[in-house]
Amino acid sequence: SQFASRYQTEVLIVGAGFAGIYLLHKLRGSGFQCLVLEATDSLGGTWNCNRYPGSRVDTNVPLYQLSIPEVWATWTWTERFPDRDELSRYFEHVDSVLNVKKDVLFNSKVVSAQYLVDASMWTVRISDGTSFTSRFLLLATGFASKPYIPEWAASDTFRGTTCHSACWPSSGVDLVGKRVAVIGTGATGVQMAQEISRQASHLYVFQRTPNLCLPMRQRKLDYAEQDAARADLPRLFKHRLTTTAGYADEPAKRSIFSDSPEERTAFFERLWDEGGFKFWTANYQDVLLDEEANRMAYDFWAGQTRARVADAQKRDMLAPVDPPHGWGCRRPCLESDYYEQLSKPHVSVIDVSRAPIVALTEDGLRTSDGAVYEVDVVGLATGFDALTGSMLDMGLASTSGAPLAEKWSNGVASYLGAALAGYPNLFYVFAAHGPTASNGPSCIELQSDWIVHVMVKMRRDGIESLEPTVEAERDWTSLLHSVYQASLVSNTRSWYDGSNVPTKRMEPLIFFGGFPLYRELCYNALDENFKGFNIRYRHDKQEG
Ligand code: NA7
Repeated sequence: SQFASRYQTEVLIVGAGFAGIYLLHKLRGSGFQCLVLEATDSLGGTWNCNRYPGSRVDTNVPLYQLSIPEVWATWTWTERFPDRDELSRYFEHVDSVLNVKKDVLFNSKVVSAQYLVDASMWTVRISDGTSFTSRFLLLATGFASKPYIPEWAASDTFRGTTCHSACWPSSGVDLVGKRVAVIGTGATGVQMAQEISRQASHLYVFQRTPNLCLPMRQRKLDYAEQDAARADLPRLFKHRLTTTAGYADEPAKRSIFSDSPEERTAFFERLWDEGGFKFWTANYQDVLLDEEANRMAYDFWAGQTRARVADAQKRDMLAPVDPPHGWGCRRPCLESDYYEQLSKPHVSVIDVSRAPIVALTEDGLRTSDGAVYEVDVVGLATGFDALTGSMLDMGLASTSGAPLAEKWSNGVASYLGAALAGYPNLFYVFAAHGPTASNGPSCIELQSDWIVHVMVKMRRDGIESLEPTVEAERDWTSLLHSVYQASLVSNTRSWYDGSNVPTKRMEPLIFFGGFPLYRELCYNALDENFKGFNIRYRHDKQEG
């Protein structure tokens, strides 16, 4: 409204999860004045929103956390794979150490943002009408913050409770003794089903594609163990940025075919026993490049998994003899006793690959073959409009006023998965076109450190604004596409390519060239006086 107050700051950061907090901390350290706008009422981003039963990170600590010394030196984890509540406490700890909240405006969802060239300012509005101006706009909105809800689920005739995983009420949903449906078996659906099976009188798991889950091997961590390892953390945090995807491991530097069958089995077993993502991140180098190598990894996975499901019908649904898609070409997830829980008689696994769910009725769900499932609660673990959804959902407009959706109508374009032609002084992390299929905190720090370097150099060189050229975007986008095509990942449909949302264009949305190449390209652009960017110097502006 015309009465709304206006605030001015040097940098506006959107989102107060790992990315927003890290950017705030680094920019404060470099003398920038920042304000963070956060749509919800708490810190933590994805860990604030994802309150569904069983919500837990599946990258282990100490790998999964911020590298900020004041924070890790004073924090102790209780489990190797912390749950959502522990991660929430971690964010409170981050705040107590860094005093984050004093620079965060909560309940402030951005609804419009445009760069005004004449004023060299971003003008940003939030849902209550308040306007802000800033020199820089940094998006730290996460890759999975806009839920995807199938059309049929929007019906309001259902008499029971229906919730998407990312909108689960903080007061919880009473599931004890209830008939519950979980829709989807991505990382979220697996965690939900594993947990809800312990409470529900009957659980129906609606599976379209089986998840090729890996054993988590959860364990408790104690203070003494972590304290002893603390001195090594700076090395670990540095190391994770040099690996392909920000984990501690790299694929083994040998071909699967150079080992004998016995050696291969021994190697697979070792990775399997270590648990977590090892079987994915530390496997033979050709598993994601060569179909035969990939099949060997799948066969080992299926052998281990099928042995855990006694019921023949469920066994073929959960871990089929033939792979539903390339092994590791979708992000696997971690489980503790998913297969044992789903084997129980009060759990039904419904294959909806051929007969999809078509309606949410008064009493439950109906599939296209006419079958009806009466339930009290429907948990939607149907995923997200990932990577692009949150960027498109905040009213971003180019300097000429065109919405971002227009720019991307023939395909997503970006420069380095961090900047956009038509959007001067805007940078973003951990979303479209970034090396986002990776350990979140690692990717966020890699990209944010570069952005901070860019902003410091701009200040030093008297640069008013930077905006990528259309040619630089074209080159980056075509490199991203060709790297993607070289991987077996390109043969598999998932949120990596937008195909999980029916209305979305199918195209590679992630840079699969690995952190080292990504870093090299980013720092080359920086070192070569902002190669790929149009530069507007402050004196240009003064001279008109
Ligand atoms: P995902 O990985 O996108 O999983 C969504 C799941 O929901 C997936 O199994 C889908 O089946 C399924 N789905 C989607 N729509 C339907 C309908 N209409 N009917 C039945 N099943 C459906 O999202 P998550 O939340 O699990 O995980 C997202 C990321 O967050 C994860 O990778 C981690 O990084 C954290 P499909 O497989 O497409 O056949």
